[in-house]
Amino acid sequence: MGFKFKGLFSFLNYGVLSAMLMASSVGFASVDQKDAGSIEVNAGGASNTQDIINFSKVQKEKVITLTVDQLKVLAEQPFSDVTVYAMEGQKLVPIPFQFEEYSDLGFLYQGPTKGIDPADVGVFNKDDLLVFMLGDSGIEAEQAALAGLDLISKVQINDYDVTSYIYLIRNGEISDKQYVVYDLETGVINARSAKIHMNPKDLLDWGDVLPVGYNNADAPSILDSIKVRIRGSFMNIPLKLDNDNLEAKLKNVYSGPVRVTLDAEFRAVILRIPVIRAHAQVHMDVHSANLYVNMSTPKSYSKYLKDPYIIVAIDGNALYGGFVKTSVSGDQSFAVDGKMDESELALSGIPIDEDVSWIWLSSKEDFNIIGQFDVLAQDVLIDDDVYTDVSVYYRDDKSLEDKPERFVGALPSLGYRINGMPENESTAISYKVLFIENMNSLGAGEYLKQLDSKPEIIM
Ligand SMILES: [Ca+2]
Ligand SMILES: [Ca+2]
Ligand SMILES: [Ca+2]
Repeated sequence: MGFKFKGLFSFLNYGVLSAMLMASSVGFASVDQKDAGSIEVNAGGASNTQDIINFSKVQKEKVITLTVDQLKVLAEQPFSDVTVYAMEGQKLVPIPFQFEEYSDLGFLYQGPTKGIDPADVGVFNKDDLLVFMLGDSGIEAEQAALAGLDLISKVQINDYDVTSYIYLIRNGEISDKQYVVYDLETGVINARSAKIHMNPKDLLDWGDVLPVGYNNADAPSILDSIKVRIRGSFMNIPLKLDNDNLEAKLKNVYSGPVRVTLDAEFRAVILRIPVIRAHAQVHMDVHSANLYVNMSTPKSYSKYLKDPYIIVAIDGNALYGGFVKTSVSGDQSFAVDGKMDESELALSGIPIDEDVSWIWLSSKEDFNIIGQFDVLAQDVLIDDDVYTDVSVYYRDDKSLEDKPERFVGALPSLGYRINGMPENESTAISYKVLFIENMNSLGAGEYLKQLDSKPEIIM
């Protein structure tokens, strides 16, 4: 058995979901690994000129998010009335989708929520999103396929040279397919490209990342750990905060069939004072984890904070033979061999800006981790001139010991260094990590360009 999502993005509070999991762990543990990509239509049946949609590799992984401006027909409609269909074979069938609602600060919420006008909850308006996979959309439906369905609207999607369609149907069926599954007891996330082990009690504590496509069941984890380090001084006392003394408590899990959001509260406590507080959410889809953090230091403490910086990095596990590329270094690639050469030393400290945002780590088996820092997320600030200065962090050093970690060595460690915190201000950080099998010749820059481009929507 599987969970049925009632169209509405299903909110499950931690306790409730734990109880449900115990009752139904079998259903929740499985992930549908179906390739959501090319939709094939029986030859000879359809009269459409194009009866198979040839989605590219990137398009198969692409999550589409549509706003009320793009779907005016759904404005102020209750989510519970709306379902989404697409052509599969000769028939229109329900596809996985979810509605998501966001606060003014960019955080996903569900149900009646403090600070949110109750009239906005559960109806499509403001910053709400309709979310589905591009790969689930299909060819244009014949009139016959619509028989018996209460059509709200057809939606045409033009993504690069590919045109596809979804159909908004009133009170139709709900698909029971799920692309991402998070197990609250074990902290294991099953996505299409990788299985990720996360400590269910601590959002910053990541363990094994195992590519799903590896044939060798004993293949070692790609990841050693996620490193978070805060340095500087507070009241003239040197700051040395890391994963062990930072709290990232999981508060809620917002579970949907296309992506799952983990909602956490983060505190850095020094001398029993919570000097830095943050609200963090991680949105997990088929191939990526998108971390969104809003961080602040209470006014009364920020004046005692001197030269603070934060390092957030992926610590690879013995990825000898792999390479690193970044958007700042063009075609130059850096060999993962456990030592820093001169060009690698020069890589650290290069500032990140709008145009310079990705870092790419590729294993010799062509499993890829791409980090993407979204500087523009900081626009949520009241004063958008206040940007936090962010630079590349990179270490390829087999003997570097940097606890807490599972294995000695930065092989390699790759991420970002956030320098300083705006005084008396909160700062928003958006950081995405993608897990991609078989990048082949595409490259991170082209992959992200295709992934992040917004398709044209025609109603
Ligand atoms: Ca709403
Ligand atoms: Ca090296
Ligand atoms: Ca390590």
